[in-house]
Amino acid sequence: MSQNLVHKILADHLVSGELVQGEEIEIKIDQTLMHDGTGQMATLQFEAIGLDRVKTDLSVTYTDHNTLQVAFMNMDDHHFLASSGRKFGIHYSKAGNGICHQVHLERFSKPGNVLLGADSHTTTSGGVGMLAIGAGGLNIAAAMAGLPFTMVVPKVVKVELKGCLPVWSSAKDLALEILRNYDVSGGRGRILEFVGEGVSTLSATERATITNMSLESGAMTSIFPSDGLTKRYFKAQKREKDWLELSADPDAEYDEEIVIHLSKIEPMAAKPHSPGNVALVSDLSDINVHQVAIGSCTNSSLQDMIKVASILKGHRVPSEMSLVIAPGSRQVLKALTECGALADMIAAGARIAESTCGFCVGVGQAPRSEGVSVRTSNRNFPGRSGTKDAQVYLVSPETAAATALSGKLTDPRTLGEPASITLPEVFPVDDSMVIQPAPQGEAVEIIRGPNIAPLPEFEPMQDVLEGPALLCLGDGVSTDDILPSGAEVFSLRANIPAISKYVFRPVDPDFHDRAKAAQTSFIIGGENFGQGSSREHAVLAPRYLGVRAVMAKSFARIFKSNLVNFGILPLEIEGDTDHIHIKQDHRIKIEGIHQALNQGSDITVHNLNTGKSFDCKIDLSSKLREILLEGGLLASIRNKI
Ligand code: MIC
Ligand code: SF4
Repeated sequence: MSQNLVHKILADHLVSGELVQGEEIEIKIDQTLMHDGTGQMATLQFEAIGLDRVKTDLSVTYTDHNTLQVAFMNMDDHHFLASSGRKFGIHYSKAGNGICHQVHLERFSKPGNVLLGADSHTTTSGGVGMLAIGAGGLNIAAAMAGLPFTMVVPKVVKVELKGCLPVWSSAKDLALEILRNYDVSGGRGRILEFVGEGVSTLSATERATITNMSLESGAMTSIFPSDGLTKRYFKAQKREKDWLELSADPDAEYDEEIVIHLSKIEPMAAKPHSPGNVALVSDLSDINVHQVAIGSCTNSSLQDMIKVASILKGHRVPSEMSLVIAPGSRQVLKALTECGALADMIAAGARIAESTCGFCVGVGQAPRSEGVSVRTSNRNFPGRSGTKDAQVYLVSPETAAATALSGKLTDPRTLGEPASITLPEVFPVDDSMVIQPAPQGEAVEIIRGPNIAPLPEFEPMQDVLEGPALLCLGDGVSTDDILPSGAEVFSLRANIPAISKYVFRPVDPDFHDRAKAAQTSFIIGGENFGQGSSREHAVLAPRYLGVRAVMAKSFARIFKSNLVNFGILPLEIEGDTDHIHIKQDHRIKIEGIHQALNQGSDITVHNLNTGKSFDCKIDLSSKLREILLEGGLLASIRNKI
C-alpha cells in the first residue's frame, strides 16, 4: 500500500500497536535532545531510573536558554549537565555553541530518524525529513533509557504547496499563514506533511522555519521530504553520509488535505498576545516600534541573517530604535564574520547578542514599559518578553529588518528590489564546543552545586481527593502563565522547591502560599489548557504544591502528557464550564478515582459548597491510566525495571 512519509517513518520505528489513526502505538526513539531549561530534571530522572549509560543512537544536551550567569545557579546547572552528560553518554553543547534546534539541524539531524526532544520546537528538524517530536523531560529520560515512546497515531495532513513565494514573502509568512488557518489549537491531533512542487522552492533552513513555527497550531509535528536541496544542506554541513532521500509514495493516502498557493502569501504578523492572532502587515499601519529582535530558533539561520544584513547594509537604524540580532549558532556567527555581513549589521547600529534563546524567552532584552517589540521568534504570550505590558509582534526577518530601519511596523515590499544573496557552498563546520561523552566505564564525577536539588518523590494516586479549587481560569492558559519564563525563574529549573514559589505568579502572586496551605488542591480551566512550551516544571511544581487534578475543556498535548507523568488527573469537562458552578476556593471532592482509572469510566466531581456534581471524562488509554494510578511515569518505570 502506498504510504505517506509520516507513516513510513512510524512503520519503521513501530514497537507495538497498529498504525491506524487514533490507535495508541509505541515507537523506538533514535535521538534525544534537551537543554539547560529541561535537561536538569530529565537527567535527574534518567539517573533515578538507574542506568549507567543512555541507550539511544545519540543524545545531546544544549546550553542555550539561560546563559546570563547573574549568580552561581546557571553555572551549577551547566556543570551538572556537562559532567552528567560525560558520565551517561550524552553529548554536551556548551554555552555559545548555539540554539538547540539550529545546532541540531546543522550537526545531528538525520532524515528518517525519530528525534524526541525536551522542547516543543524539536519539530524544527522536521525540515530535513526527521520525525521530530517535542515531549516532557521525563519522556526524554525514558527514551534515553531505551524505552519506546507512547503516542496516539495522529491524523496526517497533506499540505500541498503550489507555486513559489513572491519576493519579500518568506517561510515565516507561510508559517503564519498556517496559524491564520489553524489558530493555536486547530492543528491538535495532527502531523502536517508538506508536499508538492512548492517544496523544491524552499531551502532546508526555510523548511525548518516552517516546521518550527507551525507547531504553534497545536500540531504534534510537521515534516518535509528529504530531497536534493536537503542533500545540498548536508553537503554544506560536511555530513553527506547522513543524508537519505525520503518522500511519500506516489498516491499516498492522507487523513486531510490543504492546498497553499505560495504566490498568494504576503508579509504577515502575529499580533499581541498570541501566535495565532495573525494579520497582514499591510493592514497594520502606523504602529511605532521601539525594539526589533532578530533571531530565535525560528529565524536565525545563515540565510535569514544574510538577508537581514543585506537590508541593513548602508543604512542606520533611528536613534530611538533598539535593534538586537542573535545569530542562531556559532557556525552562523562565524560565517557572518567571514562574509562581512556581521560588519554590515554592526554598522547599521545592531547590538549583536550571544547565539542563545535570550530575548525569545525573556532572558535579557525585555522591552521598555508599554513598549512595542517586533520579533522574529515564535511566541508572544503576555509577559514572555519580560515586560508585562509590552506589545510583541511576530514577523519574518525581512519585515523585522524593514521595521528596524523605519521605526514603524513596515511591509518589506516598500523597500523596492531585494538584493540578491549568496550562501557559501560549505559552512564553517567546527564541533569543538560539543563535549563528547567519556568512554564507557571511565569514572566521571557528577558535579552537583547547591542549585541542584534532589527530585521530589510522589505517592501513588489516592482514591479520594478533597480540597479547594485554587484558580478558575479561562481558555488558552499557557505554560508561560503557569510557570513564567525569564532569567530569574530559569535559574531554578534544577530546584523544584525553589521554582514552586513562582507557580501561577503572573496570574495570582499568592498562589504558592494558598496551595501550600491547602495541601490538596485543584485548578479549573477552559480550552487548550497548557498551550505553549513542553516545560514539565509547569506540572511538576504545581504537583509539588499539592495540585492533584486539573479540570479543563481541553488540554494541549504535551501538557496533558506531563500531567500523567507526574500523577495529576487531567479531567475533561464536557460542554460549557459555566454549568459546573465552581468559583475560586469552593471545596471540591472527587471519589472513586481508582475504579474510574481502572475502568476508564467518567468521574464525578462534587462541589461541596453548592452541593452540585458534574461528570468529567478521563480521555486516556488504559496504559496511561495505570501510570496515573502508580503515581506517575517515574514510579511506573521503576516498578517495571
Ligand atoms: C519555549 O520556547 O517556551 C521554551 C522555553 O523553549 C520551552 C522549553 C522550556 O520551557 O524549558 C519549550 O518550547 O518547550
Ligand atoms: Fe529557545 Fe525561543 Fe526556540 Fe524556545 S522558542 S527553543 S526559547 S529560541
